[in-house]
Amino acid sequence: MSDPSSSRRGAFIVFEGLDRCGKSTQVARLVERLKREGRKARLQKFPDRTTAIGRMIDAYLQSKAEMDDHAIHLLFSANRWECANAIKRDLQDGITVIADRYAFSGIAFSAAKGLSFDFCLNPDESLPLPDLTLYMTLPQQEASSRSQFGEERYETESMQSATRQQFGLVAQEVKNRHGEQRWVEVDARGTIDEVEDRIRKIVGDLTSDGVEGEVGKLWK
Ligand code: DGP
Repeated sequence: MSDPSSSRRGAFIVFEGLDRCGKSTQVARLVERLKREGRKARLQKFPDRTTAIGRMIDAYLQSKAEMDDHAIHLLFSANRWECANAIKRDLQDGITVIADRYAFSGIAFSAAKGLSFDFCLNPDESLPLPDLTLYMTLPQQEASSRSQFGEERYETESMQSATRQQFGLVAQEVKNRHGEQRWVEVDARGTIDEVEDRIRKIVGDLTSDGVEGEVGKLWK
């Protein structure tokens, strides 16, 4: 008899949040834990600063280059598109893909600068749809007091506060278009272990059982 689990694909899980909320630490921990448990998993960082487009984004974020707000928005999106096929292929191969940021940061950060919500959303339409997005929340005072806050372009309190508001709208958009269950808030206060524990409980079945059916299309 064939194994029913073999038809299941890997889960696509995205972590989002404001700067210094502890996202990257938790993403790394989750990928390491899954691998320790013998599961196939990989990390996908956005922006992926290793590609040619990613290097332009990196220069912009470090304020070594200036760019029109629309142009940099489209580069961030292009950076996701250049990784999209690899993500789909890995999911079909049964690999759990954990993304550190995705299109939701794209909308929240660019809309916070004053670009229209629709302009920010459209270039990412049809990208692979995450099965679950974990939005990590931390009071701004705590994030600002963490080491390295303020090093990059968007790490100011006014920008983070505007972005937080936009993330609220993004959450609503995801829930309306794709269902409430795809967007879950995680309290990022407490120790790294405490936050990891919260995340472990939320992702449980997705990472252990995989997902049935095709990968969806974002905003469709
Ligand atoms: P990180 O490498 O996670 O620290 O992210 C770099 C910064 O870029 C962070 O301030 C969030 C911002 N960012 C990430 N993705 C996008 C995007 O698609 N559009 C815009 N405008 N900003 C983004």
